[in-house]
Amino acid sequence: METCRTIVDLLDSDGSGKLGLKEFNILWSKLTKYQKIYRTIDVDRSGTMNSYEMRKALEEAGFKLDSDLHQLLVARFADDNLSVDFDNFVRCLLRLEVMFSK
Ligand SMILES: [Ca+2]
Ligand SMILES: [Ca+2]
Repeated sequence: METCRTIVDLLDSDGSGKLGLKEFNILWSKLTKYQKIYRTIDVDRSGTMNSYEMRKALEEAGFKLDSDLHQLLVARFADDNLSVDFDNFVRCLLRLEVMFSK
């Protein structure tokens, strides 16, 4: 539920509070891309990203982050075991997309 709200907030480019078809298409192509990255990078097949995998995944997605920002993101989006599930992975990437596109 929370992920849905975040997604709408982030991708609602015309500010209508809902996702239109065009916005939805953008979301869809992003999710497909993220899912591909997630599958490729999760080499130990744990179903989650550890800090190391997370760094590779973000690079794969085109974000070159310094160590400080990377640590910050992992701290923000990982659970107590420092692993990031797909839900949080998507939120993290969407945040970055918005941060870097502005
Ligand atoms: Ca909209
Ligand atoms: Ca993993």
